[in-house]
Amino acid sequence: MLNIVLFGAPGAGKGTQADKLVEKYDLVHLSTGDMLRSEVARQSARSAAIKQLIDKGQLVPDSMVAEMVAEKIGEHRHSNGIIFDGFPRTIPQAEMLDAMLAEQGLHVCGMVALNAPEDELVRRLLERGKYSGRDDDRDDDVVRRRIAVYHEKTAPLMDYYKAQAKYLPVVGVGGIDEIFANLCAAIKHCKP
Ligand code: B4P
Repeated sequence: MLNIVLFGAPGAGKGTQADKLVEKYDLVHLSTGDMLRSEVARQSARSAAIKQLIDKGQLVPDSMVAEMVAEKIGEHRHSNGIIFDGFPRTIPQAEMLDAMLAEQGLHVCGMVALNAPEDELVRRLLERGKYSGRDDDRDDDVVRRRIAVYHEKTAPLMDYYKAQAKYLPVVGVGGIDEIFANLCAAIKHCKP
């Protein structure tokens, strides 16, 4: 299985590029952001707590996210592979992912990391906020808090994957097709 961690700050283009990668490599798209937003829409017991965290630009607890991811990995155990979009976002999540995959005899084949400057991230997210209906994309302070949380809790994952020789940086600025071509070139270095 080709299991790829698609990494980047909020607004780096993960969701955009994940759709194209899914099509090209026939992979399953596992987006924890999408999964959490559907949980909120279902109005389950924990919806209000999840929505409050997302709207403030904070991360949802690791245990809650890990549970959803484990279920989805199990369902797609026999697929061509999985794109992990927005997961892992903390070191404990990365450790949980390694353990969940190992239980099934699987592993992360590579982390492709989209890099874009902060001003561009803020611009893209606020632009999307005009039509996405996402409260976390509308407010400049919330968008900047999401980026600050990324630097504090998520960016250390680059070192985590570098230590495993799985870190594959990609320029995340430019045309969507151009960035996609760079991602595909990086994926050639993944180890299935
Ligand atoms: P996510 O849904 O993962 O949101 P995101 O980081 O904003 O990324 P997204 O994929 O949506 O945006 P993209 O960069 O593609 O998370 C939302 C929230 O859920 C988090 O803040 C957190 O609270 C919670 N959460 C999710 N996962 C979690 C986890 N594992 N643990 C804990 N909490 C978790 O695109 C942004 C915009 O840029 C788009 O409008 C796109 O059209 C545009 N764009 C893309 N590429 C472009 C390009 N090349 N040029 C110009 N614009 C471009």
